[in-house]
Amino acid sequence: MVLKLGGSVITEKDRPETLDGPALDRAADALAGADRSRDLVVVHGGGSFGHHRADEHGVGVESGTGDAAAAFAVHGAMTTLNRFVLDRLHDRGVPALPVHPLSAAARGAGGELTLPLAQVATMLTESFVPVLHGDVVATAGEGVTVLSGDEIVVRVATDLGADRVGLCSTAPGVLDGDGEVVSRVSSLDDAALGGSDATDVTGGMAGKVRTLLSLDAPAQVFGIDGLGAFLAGESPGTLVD
Ligand code: IP8
Repeated sequence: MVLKLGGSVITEKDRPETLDGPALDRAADALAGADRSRDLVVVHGGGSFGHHRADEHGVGVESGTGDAAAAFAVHGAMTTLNRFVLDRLHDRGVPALPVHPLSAAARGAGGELTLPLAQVATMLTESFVPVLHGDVVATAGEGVTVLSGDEIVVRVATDLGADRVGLCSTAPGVLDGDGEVVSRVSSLDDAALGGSDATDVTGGMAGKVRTLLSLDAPAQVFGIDGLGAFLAGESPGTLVD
């Protein structure tokens, strides 16, 4: 299974490079309690680490930078966050290993992503828990661009044939126009996806739902309260299939 830990779950989104320590502890506790006989790949987002630096240097998914120092600043913020995640997992005996996409991935001029995953597959057969993260990635004609954790989740789930995908977000699931969690979404029309006062959040969630609908594996969107249940094979939050 593939689990995305949203960057805004494990960091304080409004304060540059600030961890949400209690939230990360809760996530690490849940991962430590997970059934270790099942394959698990973790991907985390950027939160106030990657996004802050990417904004500062004007690097996005489509527009890149040829400035190595800027690229390294964004990548460095992400590896710092990745180290925090790894440390908390190791504190609890989770056999986690880091996988940094910048060192392996590339994007072509048409946007197509190459992301070799043999190391991730072998880590799984050796009972490790690979922990990837959103990153910058060398991109033909752009220098480096941002590679989001969501795109990594899709690629890992597809190429490694994941049986389930989980997205741990700041919301308890996909919300309807009244702010209630929708139990199942099978098309973008199923979810009213919020009101006009929450355009960013809704836009973000709509994009995630669209991405998850394209997966073969069933996906679950839930908040941190649902993480333990998801790892135990239950279906917290919203099922997207
Ligand atoms: O939070 C973004 O990953 P995301 C990574 O999953 C960077 O979109 C470098 C901003």
